[in-house]
Amino acid sequence: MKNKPKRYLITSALPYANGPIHIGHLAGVYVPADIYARYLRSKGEDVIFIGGSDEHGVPITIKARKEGVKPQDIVDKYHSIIKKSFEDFGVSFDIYSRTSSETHRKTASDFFRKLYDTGKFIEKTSEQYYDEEAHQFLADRYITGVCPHCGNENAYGDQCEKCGSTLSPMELKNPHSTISGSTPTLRETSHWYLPLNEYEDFFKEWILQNHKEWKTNVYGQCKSWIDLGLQPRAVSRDLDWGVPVPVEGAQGKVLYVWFDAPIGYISNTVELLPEKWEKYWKDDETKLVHFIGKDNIVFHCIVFPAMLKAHGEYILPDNVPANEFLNLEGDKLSTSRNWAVWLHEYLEEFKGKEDVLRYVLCANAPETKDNDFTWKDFQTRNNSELVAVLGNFVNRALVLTAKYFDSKVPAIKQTTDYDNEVLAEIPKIKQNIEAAIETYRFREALKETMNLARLGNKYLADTEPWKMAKTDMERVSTILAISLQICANLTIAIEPFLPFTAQKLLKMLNIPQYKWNCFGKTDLLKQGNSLGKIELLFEKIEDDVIAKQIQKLLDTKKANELNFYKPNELKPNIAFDDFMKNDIRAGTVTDCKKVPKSDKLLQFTINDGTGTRTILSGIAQFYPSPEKLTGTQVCFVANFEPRKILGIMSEGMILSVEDADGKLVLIQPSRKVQNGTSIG
Ligand code: B3M
Ligand code: ZN
Repeated sequence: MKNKPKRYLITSALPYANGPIHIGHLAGVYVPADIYARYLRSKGEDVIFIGGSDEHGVPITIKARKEGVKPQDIVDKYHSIIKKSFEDFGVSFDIYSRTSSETHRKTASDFFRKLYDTGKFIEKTSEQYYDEEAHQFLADRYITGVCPHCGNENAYGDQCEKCGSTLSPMELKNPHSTISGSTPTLRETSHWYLPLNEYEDFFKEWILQNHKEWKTNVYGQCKSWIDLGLQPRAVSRDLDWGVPVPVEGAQGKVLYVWFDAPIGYISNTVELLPEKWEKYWKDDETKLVHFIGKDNIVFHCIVFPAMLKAHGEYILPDNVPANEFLNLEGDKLSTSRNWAVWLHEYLEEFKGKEDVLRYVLCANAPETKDNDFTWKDFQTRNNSELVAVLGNFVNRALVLTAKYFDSKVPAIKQTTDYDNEVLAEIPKIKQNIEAAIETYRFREALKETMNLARLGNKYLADTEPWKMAKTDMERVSTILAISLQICANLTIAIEPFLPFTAQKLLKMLNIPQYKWNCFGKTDLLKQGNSLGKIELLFEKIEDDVIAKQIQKLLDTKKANELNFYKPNELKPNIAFDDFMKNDIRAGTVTDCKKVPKSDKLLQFTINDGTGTRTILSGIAQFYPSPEKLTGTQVCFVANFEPRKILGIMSEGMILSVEDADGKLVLIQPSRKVQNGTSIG
């Protein structure tokens, strides 16, 4: 934007209401968007921050079918769970609504209708799979069949999860409907398409020429899409869950979820400001910024802008600062494998530490590349940054003031050159934070914010006021007054990042929340004012707390390994020699007990014919009295590479099999054999 915007419209991706949200969502989208919104509000800008649940789309209908409930039940449940998580973590939406609302249905229908009436769509007929028994067309996800690339029998119509290929339903061999199990037939159906190809020149100019400042990951993705050539995109689907296509004769058709979801940003603004919403969406002096994850780039940089452009009355986004992905302990976050730290579960363990998570996720945000969340890093950042730097500085300033000045703000008497140097740093830090936030570099902004606390810490360490308490109270007064003013500046600086901590600190300093333009002042606390009760801003997180979280993940991993091979999926043939590489043996259990602090693991001691060995096995929930296994025989892979789990070296793998209820049953010789006998 060339001129200073008059107002800001901030949106953050509408999460699908088919599951709770995890740290990846927070790190990638909502923490940065919230920091940006809070910062702008503090600057006194006119800003609205729009959120909401995306409640349409096939995954929601699939989940509903699986659970035997209606799609509306699924979205009702997860909408409230998600909304609560955002509230808990201080994500300061001005509205958090949903795309199943009546306002949304109307807004999305009107939008579609305008494009339809002005001839912006093309209508095309194509053949699609139809389930004759269920009497419905099948969305890609409702069709399974054999993957043409790897032979996986359970590939979906849009993707094979085994080899990762993107597929179209027509490519599947032996297709089946997941609804009735029958073989689908091909039927003609017609849909409306947005001819993105007609917008190519517009995108070349708007993005490739005029938005070179966009983040490299975002610009790069857009460029490769545009370079490949844009294709018409269907904006309707044959489905019974979604916004009905508002055209006569379109029974059984709904708007494609990626057509209606971004309109959700508009409808939620309508709901928030029924009289004034158009100012935010249709006036060139509004700056529109979409916060999203990298998998949504094409929809926010190409598809939605093409819709807005086709409509003609709307502004386009000024920026789309998409983030990369956050991994967890080195592995991709995954809902189906439960590889995640869910926000509601985090709160079970770390209530009151919402800001700690916000801090760690921002300090480690996947801004330029995928990044890793580890519990160790979480602990280190808490203990050596939040506790040791920010918490420690504030605590020392307040405790010393309590001790020497009865918790009354002392006066800045005479300042030294060093004092002046320190004070001069404050506006510089302010500028650095501003420059970083305004270019969407939130990690950098947080680092600068912490530099203010570092400055205070160093100032106290250098000046050592406690050493002058008997000799030079004037000096002590100045040093502590300056330190307290730094604390007061910190309340402004940290508020966008750590809103709960800012509130705590304001209470301790007994001052109101000052706006951003007060940042840099050294009279935020009035001399003689009483300070509030001193509390710790942060507390140390001990090793055992972290070990428990790591254990939880190890248990998940173990469970995933055990569940990895699904029935019906035959693995490719192997040669005899390959089979013979397995050294499977029988042995007698001489001891068996639960591994402390683990719900899933049993520790076996096995007589393997030559001695004893320890093997851990993830079957504890199925053998509640493990001691009873002592004396029985089990089968184990003797040359399975030893590995340490929870500090215990496991030397092998015990064989078990899953029964129909998913319970694991040990494989045991039907009569006693000699310990160490090979199986094969
Ligand atoms: N619900 C996809 C996602 O949650 C989608 C975003 C919509 S934003 C308009 O990743
Ligand atoms: Zn495949």
